[in-house]
Amino acid sequence: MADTRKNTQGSKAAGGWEALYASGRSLIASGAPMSGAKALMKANQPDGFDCPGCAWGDPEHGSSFEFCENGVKAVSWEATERRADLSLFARHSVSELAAMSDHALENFGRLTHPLRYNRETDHYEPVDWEVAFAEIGSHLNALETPDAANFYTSGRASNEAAFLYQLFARLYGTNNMPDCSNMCHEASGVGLTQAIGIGKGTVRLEDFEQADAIFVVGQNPGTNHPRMLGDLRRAAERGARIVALNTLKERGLQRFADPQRKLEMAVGGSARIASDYFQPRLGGDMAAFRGMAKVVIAADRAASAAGEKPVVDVAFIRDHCSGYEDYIAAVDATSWEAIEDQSGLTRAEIEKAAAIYLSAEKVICTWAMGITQHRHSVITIREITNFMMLRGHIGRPGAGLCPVRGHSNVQGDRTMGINEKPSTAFLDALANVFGFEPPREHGYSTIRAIGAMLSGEARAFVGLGGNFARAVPDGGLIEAALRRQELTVHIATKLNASHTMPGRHGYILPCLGRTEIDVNSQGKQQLVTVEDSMSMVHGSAGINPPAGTHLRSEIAIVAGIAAATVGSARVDWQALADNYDGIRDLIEKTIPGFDDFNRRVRMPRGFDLGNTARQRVWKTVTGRATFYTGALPEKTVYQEREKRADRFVLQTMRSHDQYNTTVYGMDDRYRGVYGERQVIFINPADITSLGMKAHQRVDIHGPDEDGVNRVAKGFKLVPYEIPQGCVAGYFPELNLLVPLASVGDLSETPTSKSIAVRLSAASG
Ligand SMILES: Nc1nc2c(c(=O)[nH]1)N[C@H]1C(S)=C(S)[C@@H](COP(=O)(O)OP(=O)(O)OC[C@H]3O[C@@H](n4cnc5c(=O)[nH]c(N)nc54)[C@H](O)[C@@H]3O)O[C@H]1N2
Ligand SMILES: Nc1nc2c(c(=O)[nH]1)N[C@H]1C(S)=C(S)[C@@H](COP(=O)(O)OP(=O)(O)OC[C@H]3O[C@@H](n4cnc5c(=O)[nH]c(N)nc54)[C@H](O)[C@@H]3O)O[C@H]1N2
Ligand SMILES: [Mo]
Repeated sequence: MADTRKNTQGSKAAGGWEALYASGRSLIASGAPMSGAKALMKANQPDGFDCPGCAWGDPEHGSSFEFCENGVKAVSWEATERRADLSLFARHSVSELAAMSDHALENFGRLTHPLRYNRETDHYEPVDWEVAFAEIGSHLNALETPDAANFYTSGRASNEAAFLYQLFARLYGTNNMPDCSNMCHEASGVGLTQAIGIGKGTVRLEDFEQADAIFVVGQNPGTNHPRMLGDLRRAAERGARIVALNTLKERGLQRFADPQRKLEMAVGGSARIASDYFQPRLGGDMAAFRGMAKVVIAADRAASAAGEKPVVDVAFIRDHCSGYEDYIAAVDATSWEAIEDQSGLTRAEIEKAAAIYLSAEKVICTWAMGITQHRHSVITIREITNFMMLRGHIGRPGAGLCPVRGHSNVQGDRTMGINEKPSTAFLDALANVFGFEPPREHGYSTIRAIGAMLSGEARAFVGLGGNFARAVPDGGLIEAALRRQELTVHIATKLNASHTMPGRHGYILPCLGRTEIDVNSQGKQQLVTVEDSMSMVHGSAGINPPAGTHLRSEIAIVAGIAAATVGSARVDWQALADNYDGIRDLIEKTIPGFDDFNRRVRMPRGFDLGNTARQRVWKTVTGRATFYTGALPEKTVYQEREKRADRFVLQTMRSHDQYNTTVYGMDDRYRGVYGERQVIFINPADITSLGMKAHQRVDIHGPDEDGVNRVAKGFKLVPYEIPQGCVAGYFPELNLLVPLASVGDLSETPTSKSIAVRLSAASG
């Protein structure tokens, strides 16, 4: 039947019946049995598992399952009854699998057997676990240097798996631990560490119950953090102002019907979320925040001239901050003209947003990829922090900084030492506890790992989850690089494109998912732990039977590889894999904040890891919270682009029906797109200037100054509320347009949200 819904901007509220309906459909389409539904009741419950959907915090007093469409999809994706079993790999050569879409690959279902690539037959074939471990160990040990290996991590790994994995890599001899964080919130970690001495957010979930104003910047929670919408909505109902800064008009941020509230859904109502919505140009947020700071400082001067109470938090600035005077000078030196030009917002709009800030006692600012995936992300985060420090919004109830993490345990993985640039203190602790000298030289970040793979310096790739080949920029280059590896190992739940690019020796090792029961040799169920965006550490125990009898936990797999590679003299890997309490004891000895770990993690809702900045303790170079005192970027990509009708800046983002490289379906309901992903969102006036028509197909040409021809062909123009000169489309399809060399200053994060592109009528 033809789909009669139009590809135009959606107008109804996000959430609500539509979300429930979509979730039901998603359960059925994923082939999830009733255990999928049962599993949902245990998501984010004290005795259940941590929802793999996102890293939003769990409510302290939550008594019933927090409904979330995103979570339903993530859980049912894992609980599918479909199997990528041995018959699949007998039927299809790797070349055949490589020609299939990611959607098709994941749709084969859960991996069931450890597999080894056979070059002669071009098939993956079954291999015994112990044989696989021994061979992987000998391939790793045959490398000339440990620094020729990369150990990649995706942010779903539990704390225990992550801790063992980094311990193994360092005992083996390298800090090459690229991870998805390098492509995600790296700029937040770098910027916040410089400014406040800790690379994490300072708020707790309860703070959302008290805030008077919440700025949601460069983030689309309706799709990517739906549980956050509930907290925003409750805040809005109390009268808190929700201010959205987003290049696109995101429906989830405009209106939202909460599926937890049956009555409202029955009457078809919906609450307005964002009281004010501002649409800066791509990369224009630093200018917007500096503009707001200008307003605050002007108000403070006016107050002082009138002999009134200061507007800035004088005591906070005096007792806790450094660089204030220089910051004021930098703000004064920034003209309104420069601010308007870079942000794309008018002075009046910025004054309006600043007025909300000024009227609020307690302010929270949240952000995600719309802030972190630009060239100037680190200084933008510094400026956001500056702005919040002006009125002392760090380290008091109801206020604070909140980078909202992506993967459900990406923050915990960093805490556990998944970091290519580990701190000296962390390495010293490893040395003390385990009695060895860990490598001190920094390792490869994701971008550098790719560089080393391309140059031939890196010869082995081990992936703890993730879909490296699809998630990284310049997707076209990575395939050959992976195939040239001496060794590729993927620890995974489902088949994806990266697995179809095996090196000379290639392995796929199937693991248990987070929703599944993990028992040890005595038949006792094991518990793992995770850390959410608010630094809360809690336990997670699956409830579904494992998807297959041959599956092992990530921990057991890491332990198996480690024992075969570095031996068990310093670490009894087998014993740890059989009792995760033992791993937690080691974490407690190595990493601050985990005292009494095994007891505390068994308390309902877990425990707070604490946050120095929240306590107004500043572990920065100056020992104080430090203002960034530099100028705005000279030019953003938007400002650099030639002012011609066919030149744009492109951001690559998520649809409502995907989880990163996992594409659940072809709809993007809240944006009114159905049945396809080859679309590009564009301002109607730009369509006219191009001399084109809505829904016409175009080719998107990426940067080519380096001689690489980057073209994405046949994308449909979708008219949308987006500033002129800015366009948007979906990752991972558009990753081929993001040049590997185009990364954020200081963060090395791919600039996935500001790519200079040219549009032409579709060829052919
Ligand atoms: N369902 C679902 N949930 C997810 C994920 C998923 O794929 N699917 N992924 C998880 C992961 S790993 C992450 S990191 C998070 C990602 O969560 P988000 O950061 O919300 O993800 P994106 O889809 O990249 O959306 C970026 C948002 O920023 C806006 N934006 C882009 N550029 C700019 C800019 O320059 N300025 C401003 N002000 N806004 C801008 C875009 O319009 C868009 O609304 O979600 C996590 N949760
Ligand atoms: N152009 C562009 N590129 C981007 C982004 C963007 O916005 N634009 N976003 C970036 C961001 S924020 C991120 S975080 C990265 C994501 O990069 P990755 O983390 O590498 O990618 P995912 O798609 O999350 O990984 C999906 C795969 O993980 C495996 N998996 C799922 N669950 C489990 C599990 O429990 N255990 C194990 N071992 N494996 C599992 C499955 O095999 C699945 O195919 O992509 C980045 N790339
Ligand atoms: Mo992410």
